[in-house]
Amino acid sequence: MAGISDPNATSSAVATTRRDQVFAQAQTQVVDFAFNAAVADVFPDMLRRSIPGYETIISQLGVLARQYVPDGSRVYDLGCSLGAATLAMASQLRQREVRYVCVDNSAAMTERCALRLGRHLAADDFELICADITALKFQPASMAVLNFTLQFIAPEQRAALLQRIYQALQPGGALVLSEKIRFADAAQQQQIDELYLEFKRANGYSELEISQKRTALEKVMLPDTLETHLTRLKAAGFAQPVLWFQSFSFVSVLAVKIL
Ligand code: GEK
Repeated sequence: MAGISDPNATSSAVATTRRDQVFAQAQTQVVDFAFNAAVADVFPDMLRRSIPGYETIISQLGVLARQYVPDGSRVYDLGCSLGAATLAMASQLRQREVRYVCVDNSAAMTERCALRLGRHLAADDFELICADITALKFQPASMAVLNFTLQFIAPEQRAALLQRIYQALQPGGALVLSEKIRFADAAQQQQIDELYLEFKRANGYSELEISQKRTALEKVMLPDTLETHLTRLKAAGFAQPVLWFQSFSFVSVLAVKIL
């Protein structure tokens, strides 16, 4: 039995910890963004205030898992950070025996994730791997989640990763791919950028924080257009990827391996 011991695990999946002030002080030279201890310590707050709809996506992952994850199967949480996606899925799959494989290449994240998952899941129900997902040897799985992770993978490695996920999925299995997208049309891009700026301001970020974080992410997070994602998913074998969520430039796509 999937051993989630805490009925409130979905809310703890997105629970806020310390307030994100990583970019609050002026930096003489803004260095590239890294998933280090300073970021990991404030990560739930950072994601909640930076990704419109993050909490909705996380909780709906549980609903998607109910549909695609049968008893006795394996689920991958790729770029798991602190395990929010896994906890949301586990909270909805309490009656099913599921093996969660959570992978992240940041030691700061996996150390904290281990403690968090250990508080909510039985030790036998999950495996936490600190590794690069592009080098992972996949085993058969019913569901894989790339929740805002692919955008940090080198663009030339993205297609091969999706192909390996497709091959690992059992027929009827699903990949959920959430990403920040860019728009091919400059006017649309500008309109969405302005709205996103208001979202960040509304969530308490200062102009300095917004601009320093933007600079830090410039070379690290490389968004594709939605069309590029859909084309790449189809090329990997997913016949009908479907957009199930969008808020400003943040989207989530469901891609099922058709039986
Ligand atoms: C959530 N999914 O809360 N291999 C493994 N992990 C990687 C790699 C890689 N090559 N590159 C980046 N990561 C989470 C949020 S955050 C999204 C995911 C964001 C990891 C990185 O260490 C980080 O923990 C995660 O991918 C991206 O639903 O920060 O916008």
